[in-house]
Amino acid sequence: MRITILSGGVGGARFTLGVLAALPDAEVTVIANVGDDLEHWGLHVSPDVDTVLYTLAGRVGAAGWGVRDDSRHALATVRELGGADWFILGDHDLGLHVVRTQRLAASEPLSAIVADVAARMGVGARILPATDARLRTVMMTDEGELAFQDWLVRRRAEPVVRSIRFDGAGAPAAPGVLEAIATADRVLLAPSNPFISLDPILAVAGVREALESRRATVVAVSPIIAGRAVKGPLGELLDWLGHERSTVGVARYLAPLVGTFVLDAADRARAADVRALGLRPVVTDTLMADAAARTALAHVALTT
Ligand code: FO1
Repeated sequence: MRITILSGGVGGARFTLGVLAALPDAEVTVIANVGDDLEHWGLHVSPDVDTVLYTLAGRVGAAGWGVRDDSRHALATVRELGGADWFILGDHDLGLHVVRTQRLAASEPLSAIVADVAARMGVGARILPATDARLRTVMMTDEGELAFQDWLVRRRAEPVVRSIRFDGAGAPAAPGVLEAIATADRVLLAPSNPFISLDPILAVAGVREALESRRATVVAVSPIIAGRAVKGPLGELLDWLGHERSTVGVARYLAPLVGTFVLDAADRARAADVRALGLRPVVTDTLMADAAARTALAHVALTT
């Protein structure tokens, strides 16, 4: 069985763990967002790719990103010397950014570097950055344009967002991305933020069309429960961008790409509204509180 998952960071990574537990023999490909990437301390950082990598390698930090129990000696020195200390890079994490930056400078594609790092970390699933080209999420706010991590981390997602654009939209898909969507038995959209995690993947050339052409077999899992985002600024973004702040708002947004929409039991009363959008609603518990919960959720998304 071949499963392809489109994923942002924490939610997508945890959902992928559930898929791997629910279907241990499946060939799983994760297509990861690179719109969050940034150059920091002169290094190329790929937060969502790394979150998937560390999570599947069993090394992820308690916050859901970074490396578990990482030290912050480099950060302390940067701070002491008056450098930029708003984005936390732990010492072990830093090692990955050093290797990636050096290999990118030697013209190796990001996808090849990620494949090698994943193999060295013992990750069985295939992790594909959506593109090897530069693609960056830019938030158009009341205070002007902000690079994604500037908005999310440095400004704590406070500036009101009026629109979002993707610098480098139309970039070619990384090798294997379009094939992974076309040939999977099932394509899953992880419970990731549609505007800042899934849209940058959809901005890659051919991805949206590849999903549309197999819409009936694409399953999305709601990232919002009873109007509250499980993680991150999804509720605010739905409001600011003029969408209903609910699972139905997300379902309506994803409807052109998705045949089945998995929503939380707390939103059971909205299943009819999801069906009215032309989607098949499936109601289950979507909160991935522990390993059992994420495996059960993945099982539903895989078998529904
Ligand atoms: N999130 C934060 O809220 N603060 C940070 O300082 C921070 C650093 C960081 C470093 C490496 C990494 O892979 C992720 C990091 N994140 C941090 C998470 C990241 O900003 C976002 O959660 C994702 O980009 C959204 O999926």
